[in-house]
Amino acid sequence: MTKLDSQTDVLSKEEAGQFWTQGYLRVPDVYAPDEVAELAEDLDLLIDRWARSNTWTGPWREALLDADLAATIELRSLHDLRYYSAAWARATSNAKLAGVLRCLLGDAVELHHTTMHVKPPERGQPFPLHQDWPFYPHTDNRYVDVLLHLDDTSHDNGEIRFLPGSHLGGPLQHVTVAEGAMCSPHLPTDKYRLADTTPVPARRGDIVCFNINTVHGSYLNTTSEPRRLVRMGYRHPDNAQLGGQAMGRPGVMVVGTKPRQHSQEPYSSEA
Ligand SMILES: O=C(O)CCC(=O)C(=O)O
Repeated sequence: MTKLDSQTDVLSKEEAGQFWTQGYLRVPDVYAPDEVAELAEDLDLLIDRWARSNTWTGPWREALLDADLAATIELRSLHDLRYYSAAWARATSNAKLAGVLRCLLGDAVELHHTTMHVKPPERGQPFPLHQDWPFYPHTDNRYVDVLLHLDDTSHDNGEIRFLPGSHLGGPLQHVTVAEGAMCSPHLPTDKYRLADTTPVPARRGDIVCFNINTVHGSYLNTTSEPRRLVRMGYRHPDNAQLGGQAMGRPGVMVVGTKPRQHSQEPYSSEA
């Protein structure tokens, strides 16, 4: 039967295998230039109108940066873009993206969340190495994070970087408390170093997919332009969430139909 929700054969078996072996995969040109132009325009508007200025906390700042930068780095973020922009609502179920997700996760895939990460010019926050599991822990590894690129990336503006194969051992212990206060989950900087990672530069309109357990991070944006990307998280509907971001919110199907587990109730009509 033809699947209208997704393109077929978007990835070869080798590419899908590569994703599950190394823990990440860049897929070029998933979004057409006119689609990316509309998304970038709406993103700029959302940055001005809704985005928060905040940065990750923790001892990694002083470990990775000099004192001036550690005190002044910047990050703009916003969650759930599809609640704010029709173009972004469409982008989360783009047919080519859905085809990629079908190749990686199978015949049933749901959207879990979207998060914008904009590194402002010159002092756009680096990300210490981490897995995404501590931010939204799930029962198993059937979870793919997708980074949709609105700008070309390189070392200078902080392209995404990965530790190949690091997802295979499952969730790792992260630093979550420093000097008695909670901090942004990250891996110990003396054991997990950005210098040991593989850079994955990408072009505007590309996606970079990675597993919820793949160790990743990025350097500072030192250029005069912002580096804009949006993370969209997708999972198999049977991969139950254990806590964290968007916990308790229903997922939105982007491939296939939701399976029903024994005695599972349909969604309530109440809030
Ligand atoms: O935006 C970046 O450079 C890093 C993104 C990231 O770590 C994430 O989305 O989990």
